[in-house]
Amino acid sequence: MKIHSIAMADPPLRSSYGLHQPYALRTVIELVSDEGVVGISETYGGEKPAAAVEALRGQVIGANAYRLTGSLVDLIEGEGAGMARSQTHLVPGENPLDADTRTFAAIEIACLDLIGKSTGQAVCDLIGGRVRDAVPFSAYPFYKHAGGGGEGEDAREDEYGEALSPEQLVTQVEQMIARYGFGSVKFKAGVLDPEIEIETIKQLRKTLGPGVPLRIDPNGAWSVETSVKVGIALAEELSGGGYLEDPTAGLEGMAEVRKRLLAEGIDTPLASNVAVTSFADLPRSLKLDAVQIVLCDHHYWGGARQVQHLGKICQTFGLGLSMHSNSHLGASLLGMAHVAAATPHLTYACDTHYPWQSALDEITLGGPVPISGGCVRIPDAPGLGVELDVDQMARGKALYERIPYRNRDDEAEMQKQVDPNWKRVLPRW
Ligand code: GKR
Ligand code: MG
Repeated sequence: MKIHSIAMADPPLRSSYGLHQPYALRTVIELVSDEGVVGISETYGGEKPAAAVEALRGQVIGANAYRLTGSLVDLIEGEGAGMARSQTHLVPGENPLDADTRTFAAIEIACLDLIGKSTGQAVCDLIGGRVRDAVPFSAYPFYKHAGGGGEGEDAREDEYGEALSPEQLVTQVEQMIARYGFGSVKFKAGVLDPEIEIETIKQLRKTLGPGVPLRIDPNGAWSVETSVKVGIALAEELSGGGYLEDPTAGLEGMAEVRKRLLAEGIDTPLASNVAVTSFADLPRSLKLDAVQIVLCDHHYWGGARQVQHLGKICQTFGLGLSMHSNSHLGASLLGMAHVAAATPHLTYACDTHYPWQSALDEITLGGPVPISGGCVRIPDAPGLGVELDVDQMARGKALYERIPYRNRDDEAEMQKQVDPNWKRVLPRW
């Protein structure tokens, strides 16, 4: 087992968490079989995720790749998997409550890639068989400052420019759609005054028309009052396949927003990757009708098969299912695509940050994974369908060693670059 901590440039994107640092961190795992076949996976980065995988070394070395996840099942079923979880404040990848499910997922995907490469089968076909060859993703616009990520001489080209107004945001989306063909848009809000964010969605709708579903996600930045106000103002714009994502923090608040919107005759579904982050959150969410669409992420829900279980639960209880994303490279994108391809009840296009990453940092051989017509196609090659580029891995590792960042801290970056007194406050509006 080889564990690599790598870094990649990340543009100054804003959210209610604060500001993205100039570099995002990832951990890449290689499992090498005794025949020399290599299985890979990519997960959250920095010191803690890498150390958590390292701690399993004794159980991994010499194990049978078909059985390894069975022997690690306590990570997703045991005490550490958490019985009463709910993440409301921490950025993804920094939540100690899902540390074990994250570690399990990273090992599971690497095993599946290893098994797939050994048997000549694609990962999606090993986990039940693909129900789709092409997985749809959404455009994921952010308000952002000027800059393309990286620092000093490593500062990257800013493909999209500053976007701190509705007009600039619309231009950013048009650029993304022209380049990748996305058929839906998930807009990261919780940054500017809600009135400006409402106006942004209205301009997006006007520009793109009702055929392009729109979603808005302020990561819990609004009070119940404000969430209801925004839900009413955007009732038309979020209809036709759109949703309101984590408008307010916590299941009780989400349930109250839902109740008040329904009382107004507005059936815009509420989606979540913040109020619901695990199976343990589902019973209460269902009881309260707090969340109608779960945004899963195989990286922290415990891997591919846990997402498939989740899909069946969502279908059974009448919930929708989509996928959450965080800054990532091509190996993660393919992991998401394989899981999504073999999850029948995937009812919305998945999120991805991928267009924000620079080709200079890509670690998969052959360069960035193509997104075309808004979709990632499952590659013809076995496993995840991709190998690591040795030189690019060396570059990513050297970058990691060179920079001071060892975890994601959007609040600290916001204080450094924008306002020394900035604090993450929920609700802000
Ligand atoms: O990258 O700033 C970001 C996002 O806010 C990300 O961390 C979120 O987890 O994309 C995510 C979301 O849908 O909440
Ligand atoms: Mg979200």
